[in-house]
Amino acid sequence: MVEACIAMGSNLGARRALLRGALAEMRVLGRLRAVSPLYETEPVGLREQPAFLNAAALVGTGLGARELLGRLLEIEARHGRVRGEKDGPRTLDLDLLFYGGELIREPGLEVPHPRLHERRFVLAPMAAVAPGWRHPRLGKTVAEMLEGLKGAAGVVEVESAGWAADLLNP
Ligand code: PH2
Ligand code: MG
Ligand code: MG
Repeated sequence: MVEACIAMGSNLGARRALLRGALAEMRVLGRLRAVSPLYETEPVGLREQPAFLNAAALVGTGLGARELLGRLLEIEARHGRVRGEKDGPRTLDLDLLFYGGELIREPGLEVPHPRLHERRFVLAPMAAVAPGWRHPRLGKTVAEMLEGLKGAAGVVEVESAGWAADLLNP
C-alpha cells in the first residue's frame, strides 16, 4: 500500500455534493484514510470565475501512480468535468499531489504536483491530512511549505472535517 494525497476542487454546480460524490467513488481506489476540512477559496490564475470549494484526501492504495491518476480522471468525467480553458471553472478537479515519497516526471504524470508548494488552496487542506509529509525535491514538510507562503490568504475553512467523516473507510 502506498499513501497518496489527492487535491479536490469544484467551482461549478452543487460544489459540496460533487466533492462528496467524488469521495464516495475514491473509496474503491483503496482505503480512504482521511479527509480535510472544506475550504472556500478565491480563484487563482483566472480570477473572473466563481469561488472554489477545496479539500484534500489521503488514500492508501495498491494501484500504481499512473493507474491511480487514470481512475481519478474517470471520476472527474463522471462528475460532469468538461475540459475547457486552462485554470477555468470546473465541476470537479482531482489532482494527484503525492504518491508516497516518489518523484515522477513523465509526460502526463508529474508527482509531486508541480505547483503544490505555491498554492495555499492546496497546502491548507493538505496540512490537515498530511502535515509531516516531506517534499522529495524541496526537502520541506507540508507544514513548512505552508508557513513559507506569503500574501493574502483567500482561503477560509467553511466546514470541519466532519463534512465527509461518514465516507472514511474504517
Ligand atoms: N484550481 C485551478 C486554478 N485555480 N483556484 C482555487 N482557488 N482553487 C482551485 O482548485 C483552483 C484554482 C486549476 O486546477
Ligand atoms: Mg488543479
Ligand atoms: Mg486537474
